[in-house]
Amino acid sequence: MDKVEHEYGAEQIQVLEGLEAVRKRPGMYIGSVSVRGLHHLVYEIVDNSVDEALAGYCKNINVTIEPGNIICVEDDGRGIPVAKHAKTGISAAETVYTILHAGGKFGGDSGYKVSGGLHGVGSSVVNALSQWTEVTIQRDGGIYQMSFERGKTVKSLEKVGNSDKTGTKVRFLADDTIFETLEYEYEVLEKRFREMAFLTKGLRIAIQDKRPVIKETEDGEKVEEENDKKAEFCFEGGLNSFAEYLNKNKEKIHPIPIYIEKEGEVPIEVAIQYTTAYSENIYTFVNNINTLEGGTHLEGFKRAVTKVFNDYARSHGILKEKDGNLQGEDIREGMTAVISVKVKEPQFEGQTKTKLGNSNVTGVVANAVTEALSNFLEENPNVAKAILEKCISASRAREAARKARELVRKKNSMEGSTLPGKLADCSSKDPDECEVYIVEGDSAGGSAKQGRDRKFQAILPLWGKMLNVEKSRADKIYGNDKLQPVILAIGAGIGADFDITRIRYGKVIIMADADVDGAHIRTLLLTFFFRYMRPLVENGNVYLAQPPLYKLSKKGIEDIYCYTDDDLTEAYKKLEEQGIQREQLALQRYKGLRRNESRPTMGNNNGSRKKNTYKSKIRRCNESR
Ligand code: 0RA
Repeated sequence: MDKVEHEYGAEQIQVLEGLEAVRKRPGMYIGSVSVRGLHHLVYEIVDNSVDEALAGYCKNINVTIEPGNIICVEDDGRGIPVAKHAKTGISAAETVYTILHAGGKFGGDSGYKVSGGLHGVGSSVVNALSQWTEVTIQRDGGIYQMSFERGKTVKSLEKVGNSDKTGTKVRFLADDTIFETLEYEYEVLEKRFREMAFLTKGLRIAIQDKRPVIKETEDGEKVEEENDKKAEFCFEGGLNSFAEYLNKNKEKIHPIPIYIEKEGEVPIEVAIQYTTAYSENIYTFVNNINTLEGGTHLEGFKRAVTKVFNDYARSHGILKEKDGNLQGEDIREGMTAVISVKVKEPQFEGQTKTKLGNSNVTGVVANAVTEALSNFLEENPNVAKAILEKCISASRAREAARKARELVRKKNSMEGSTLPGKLADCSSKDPDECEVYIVEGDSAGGSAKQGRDRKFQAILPLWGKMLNVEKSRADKIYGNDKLQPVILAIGAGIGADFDITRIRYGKVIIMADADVDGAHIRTLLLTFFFRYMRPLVENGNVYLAQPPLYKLSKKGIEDIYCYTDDDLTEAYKKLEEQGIQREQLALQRYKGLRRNESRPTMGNNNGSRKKNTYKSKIRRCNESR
């Protein structure tokens, strides 16, 4: 076991801290104690198994959400070493789970054991933040088990049986005295594991939700049903499969993604596939972490792509001497790309610590992409031609958009800041207290106007189908008559001109019906805000209003609004306690879908047009998990 001894040596482990520190300041170790931090626990454990896969020893990972929100992660790797640690006298496995090895490196020989950003302290952090943890290891012919409560050992590692298999199984229940909620969201975990499977070619990751679902029968009785949520991911195509998945609903310009791979000090993998869409979709990862804020790897990639396409266009006479260069944004229109790099000591910067800072990575990525992409274009002239045609038309549209923007700018400066005619503005001019409700249709706008507080609530009614900005280029968006009122009402410009300090309302609230048409309008508006007023979304100024499903009323009591069937049952119960019976109450059912109701298909919306109500709940749009 000298290997283990070496790994636990003094040079490797710079700081040893008690797990108490983790329990005192959980946010420092997992970001937050919200539902996001909760999911992070699962990622930490799965990351360890993925590292074992990267080291070449693990092929399968099974993740189960058991009833009661217990998480079980099982892998078929080598198993965490079970031998006794020379200095502490406790097993290596127990050491990994009970001592915070800040700065030390544990794990196999992958060399990139930084995937969770926790430098291999993930297991002990999860243990510290769990009511209980139970670890089962199969290794060296035996089955070994140990268990913990809130980070403290309750059963040291002991052999409980024989086995000729190897692997590690971890089960834990997160600590409800630390986390705001223990309710995992299956979809969030599924998305993450799909991503991890794409990033680790050939690794199989399965997830299953075994928590029973509670369904309500016709007569309001609650019954438990088996959950059928499960998925299994294994992609032999790696990043190419990822790009194809991202493009599955898009029209492709070339059938097979362009694939770039380069080993070395900074291993790089890239997949690129162009579509006829107008947006760019680039996903970047460092050691399997999604770097949402980009960084040096993305810079290197962009630099190389811009240069390679311009050089190719010049040398093949597609751009003439008199023509200007294609801009980066022209070349990235319709591009879907996934970039994955492995960096030994990544520096993460930015607001959410998801921006790669290591400056040497720019050049490494730029060189690898330049070489591989120019070779690809030379060898695939038809693909090169198709992509460049698209780039050139993007460049023309950019010029047209610039002119359209100029026109709008000129018009606005001449007419001053004219407000749209249909806007029922509020009297306050303080954006911090003002809200604008974007409402579908004239009659809805009318009833919203009646219900508002005109001091701080403005109403902007919209008609008919909005423009889908995802399907139009910028030149069609400036000056579009459906979008113009929204742009003018918010008053902060659009696109590159958008200036969040000029917004006229601190809350921009989308209030559409709870039916399919409403859902469509919500999506279209959110897409517009995301593409052309991004800071508004990122800064948390965009809200959705959720209209209630029911109103209970009776003379002499205040109207009660219910947003779900559970709310309604609850309200009936409360009123009964006050001596008011169901029969005495008038129940109004508003337009919208109950949770278990099937949704009508598009174009077959036979829901009657009842008058809507605007005692809505509002909810922020950018709450991330
Ligand atoms: C350290 C050394 C070795 C394996 C592991 C850690 C290991 C850790 C985890 C955590 C979850 N699954 C895991 N699988 C393996 C291998 C030591 C050796 O056999 O030489």
